Amino acid sequence: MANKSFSENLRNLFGMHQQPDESFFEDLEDTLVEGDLGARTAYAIVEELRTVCRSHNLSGRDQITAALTDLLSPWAQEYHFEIPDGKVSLIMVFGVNGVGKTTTVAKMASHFISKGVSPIVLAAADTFRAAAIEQLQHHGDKTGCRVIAHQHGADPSAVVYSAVDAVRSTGGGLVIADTAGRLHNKENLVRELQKIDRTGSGRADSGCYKKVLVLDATTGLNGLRQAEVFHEHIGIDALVLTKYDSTARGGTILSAGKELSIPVAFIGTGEKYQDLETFDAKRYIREFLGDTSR
Ligand SMILES: Nc1nc2c(ncn2[C@@H]2O[C@H](COP(=O)(O)OP(=O)(O)OP(=O)(O)O)[C@@H](O)[C@H]2O)c(=O)[nH]1
Ligand SMILES: [Mg+2]
Repeated sequence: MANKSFSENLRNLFGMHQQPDESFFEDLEDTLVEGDLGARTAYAIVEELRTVCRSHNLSGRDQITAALTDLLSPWAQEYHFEIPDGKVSLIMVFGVNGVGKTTTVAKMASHFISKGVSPIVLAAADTFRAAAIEQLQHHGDKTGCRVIAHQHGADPSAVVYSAVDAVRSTGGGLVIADTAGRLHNKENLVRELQKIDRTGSGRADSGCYKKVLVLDATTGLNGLRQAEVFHEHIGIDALVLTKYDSTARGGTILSAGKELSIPVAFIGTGEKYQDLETFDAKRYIREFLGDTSR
């Protein structure tokens, strides 16, 4: 898992080696792995950097950082939501247990309220975990959003169906669906999400249904595996990286960008509604490479 020393290590590494030699590249690879970039991605990036440094005769921290920034940039893509007026939009939020899905649903609602989107309806499609419905209802009260909920144990896709209908009857708006993180097993979760997905793609207006995977920065490279599984079985339009206020740098979103070409919509930076930032790729890479002047 990454920690503060990751960016310090990077800074030290650049400081120590004016001329990038073999030991620099080896140390850099190790350090990138510590930043949750993953061994395969770290190896690929260091190989490319080695070639660029040799062919352009680069040296010193600034030149090497600039080259590394150029190499990482294609993997950090921004996703910007567009919620058109008069249409029925749906965002399905999913991810494994405890990553911050429900909090992210509430933060996104608050974000879209500030952008003037109305009405926003929250769909309590986590009917599995005890108290999940009440948790969403609490966020609905706080943010002023209507919550559509059925009973505990009900079919989650039916909840999404009702929520989409509720928005349609008002002439358009946005549904944000909270889903369960853990069922009896992974296959069950995937099957449940696939069913919600079928409802979503059938009921929301064309082009207005988006799927968002939430990844927890503190779970490290595990996040890439989660993205691979969900992308294969459900499909992902955008990522949200939560708990970026921890010491983790969340390099897993760069691996997901490289391996799966998935862009990032938001970064969660705390537990409050306003602790959600639109993903700024340039700033993220700057911070990833050790610039801590946030
Ligand atoms: N520090 C910090 N905490 C967060 C962030 N996002 C969520 N959390 C916290 O993470 C914990 C879990 O959040 P939930 O939103 O309940 O997570 P979930 O994925 O819905 O969990 P399940 O429904 O049980 O799968 C809560 O204590 C949140 O306050 C974040 O960006 N930063
Ligand atoms: Mg939840």
